[in-house]
Amino acid sequence: MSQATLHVLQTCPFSWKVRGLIDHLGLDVDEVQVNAMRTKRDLAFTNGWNKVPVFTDDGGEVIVDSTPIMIHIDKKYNNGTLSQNSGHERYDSMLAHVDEAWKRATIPILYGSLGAALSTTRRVSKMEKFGFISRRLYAWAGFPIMWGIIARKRVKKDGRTPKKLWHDLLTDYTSSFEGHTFFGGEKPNLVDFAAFGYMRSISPFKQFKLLEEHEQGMMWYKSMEQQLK
Ligand SMILES: N[C@@H](CCC(=O)N[C@@H](CS)C(=O)NCC(=O)O)C(=O)O
Repeated sequence: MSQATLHVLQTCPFSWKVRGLIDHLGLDVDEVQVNAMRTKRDLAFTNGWNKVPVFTDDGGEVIVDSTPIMIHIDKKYNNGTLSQNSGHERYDSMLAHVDEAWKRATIPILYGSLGAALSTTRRVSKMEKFGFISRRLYAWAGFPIMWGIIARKRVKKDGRTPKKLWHDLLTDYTSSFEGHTFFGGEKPNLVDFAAFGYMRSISPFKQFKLLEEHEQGMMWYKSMEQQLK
């Protein structure tokens, strides 16, 4: 047995997905913060995957890709309880939807306007591990790339404001609960932890207040926070 580790970037939504699950299960996992400009070097042991999160379990097995990591953790340390509905249409289609639509919504809310992009880039440059020069470079050069090239295009293509996009996602999600507290019922399941991870990754940024205006969404979010140890 060796120490389990999770390689992360502080602001990466996929890392937050796995983090939430680890917190919920109270697992003893060391977090390793990767240098944002040196992912290839820091993740050389992943044989070319080179993305965070990467989970190395206490048997030394290396798992990549956030949803497969969550499934692995749930199976190995939790008897597969959170993914027991896998294979059912309602569960499978919502998990696929969350991993596609919620993932795509993170960049527009963080970088979708000039002001948002500026403040997000500054904050990211403070939160992530960078070298001395690259931290300053990122703070200034990161925002025109994220805002000017990626986010603006996405917001335009979607047609909704980033806030409306998130509110629609939260309305669709919470109205699928069939009267329960979570998508998983009276207890959250793996889909809830995936969705929670995407939303929680916005929480260090000031745009999170736009999401806080969604009442049902916040009720669910707060209930999820109570699931963490
Ligand atoms: N499908 C992957 C996506 C992971 C991903 O794109 N991670 C980003 C950070 S948020 C990354 O490591 N990018 C570094 C790179 O692509 O070089 C997952 O769910 O884990």
